[in-house]
Amino acid sequence: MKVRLAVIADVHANTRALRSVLDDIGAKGITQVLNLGDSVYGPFDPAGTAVLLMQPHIQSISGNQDRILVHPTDDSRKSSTWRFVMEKLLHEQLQWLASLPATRKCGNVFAFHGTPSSDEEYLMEHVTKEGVFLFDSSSIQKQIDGVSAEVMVCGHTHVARSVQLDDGRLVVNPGSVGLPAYSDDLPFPHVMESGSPHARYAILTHDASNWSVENVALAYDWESAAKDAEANGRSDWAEWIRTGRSTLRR
Ligand SMILES: [Mn+2]
Repeated sequence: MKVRLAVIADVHANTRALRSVLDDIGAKGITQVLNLGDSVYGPFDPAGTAVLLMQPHIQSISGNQDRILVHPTDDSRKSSTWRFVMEKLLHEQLQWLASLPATRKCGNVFAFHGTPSSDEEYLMEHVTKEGVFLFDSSSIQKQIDGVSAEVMVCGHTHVARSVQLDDGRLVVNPGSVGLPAYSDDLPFPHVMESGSPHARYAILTHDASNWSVENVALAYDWESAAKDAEANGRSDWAEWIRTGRSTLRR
């Protein structure tokens, strides 16, 4: 039987980008959507994004930045963006976030946010002092030891890629719907960049014995999204949204 599903990740409350992506998925006649988390954390429209993602044909898992809304740390509470998101989310939307699993199996597809055991670690990208590199197959395989699925889908790093492991399994990151670049300080200061402002997602198709991946990069009104970020105090997010690039903070 032919399987076709859309995989979205890292929406980060960017309702404008999400609406474009969901419209595109609908126009292609795809009725199953898998959402890999980091759904509502961002200086845009957390409640509007939650409304769209809570539709019954979308199956979601939790990301690290969904988790800190449900189980905040002292550090997360200090962030103005965390407080902004908490003010916007309705009680039922927080309850929905709290109900999301960390991993999910859909047929032969296994979904998680970072790695199967962590929503914060990168599965495929190795962050070093010198830059970010693709891990070799055996390093990735160690992280997914014991997962029996033909395809694994993950988000978190916002970089779209498909990696075929030496054991034949396929790992797919669909890229980010709502935030095409960012910088982070840990484990070393680094930037993750898609290189363009487009909203990204992927379509997985299983036909006969093979899986195919279609990577989609959609134009949407990113200028308005960037202005939203600026209005909500995040000029750094606005730069990432407009360009798909990030300046390294040191
Ligand atoms: Mn994440």
